[in-house]
Amino acid sequence: MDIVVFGAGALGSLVGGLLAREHHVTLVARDPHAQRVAGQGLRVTGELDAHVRPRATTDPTPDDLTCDLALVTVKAYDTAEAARTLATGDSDVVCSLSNGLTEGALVAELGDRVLAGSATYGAELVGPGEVRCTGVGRIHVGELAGGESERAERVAAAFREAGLDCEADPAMPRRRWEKLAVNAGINAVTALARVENGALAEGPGRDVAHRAARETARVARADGVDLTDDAAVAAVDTVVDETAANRSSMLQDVLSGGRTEVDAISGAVVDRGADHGVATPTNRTLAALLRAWGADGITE
Ligand code: KPL
Repeated sequence: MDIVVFGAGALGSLVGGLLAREHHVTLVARDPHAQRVAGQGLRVTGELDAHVRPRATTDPTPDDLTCDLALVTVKAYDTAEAARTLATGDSDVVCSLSNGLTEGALVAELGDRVLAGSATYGAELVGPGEVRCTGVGRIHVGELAGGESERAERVAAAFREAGLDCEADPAMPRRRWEKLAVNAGINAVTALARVENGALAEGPGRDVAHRAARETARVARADGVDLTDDAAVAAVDTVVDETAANRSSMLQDVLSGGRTEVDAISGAVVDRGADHGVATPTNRTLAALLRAWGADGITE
């Protein structure tokens, strides 16, 4: 399969690197990472091990973007811009693995080419040309509105051929909200406490993460998605366990002084909750703290 990974930061480099074991992959990344990958290849270290030679570019042409599958792994706040660039190429299918419920921005530019996706692999960019796998999670792909899908089955099979744990999921709306619950719990709490995901296996952080996940499930149900409190909490616990050594992407953003995805995660739960009249005090507090003391709140 001819695959473009648009936004090859930590997760995109990990998934793209693993896919490159079997498929023709182009990473759209930033320098100096792109330059190093183009020159010396990409090393996957940590819980998985590979050295692959995908193509890498900082500035894709419409030809680069013409492919069987475009995987979107940009930060949630960059989705609209990514969608506009991807629209200059001609990908058969576009699938987002970004955090947050970002598919709307992709559909606006790319229409029914868009599939929903969800990934719980832990990944950290160690430096240019090297990504560390800090937790073997899983990937789900499927139709935005749910239902059986031949093209999602095809994408999942291509991922599995490359050794990734991936399934087509006919209940993608639920899966997307479950992932939002995981991010609302794990990312927000680990970023504020500055701890690895495994620290949420016990103690007060676990309780706060569970509260944030339960609130997210309540908002999901008000939005018409059948996600129980117990399922949301169980999903948090599974990801904590599978990615114990991982520093969540939001913690990585805080530590590097980058912008966080607070608006697309805790902020999105609060906003959707407000639309439905569902109170979200835990997510509201986490969002306020992240905005005050996360990377976004730190000024020079
Ligand atoms: O999505 C994640 C993230 O870090 O953004 C996981 C790996 C699921 C939790 O850390």
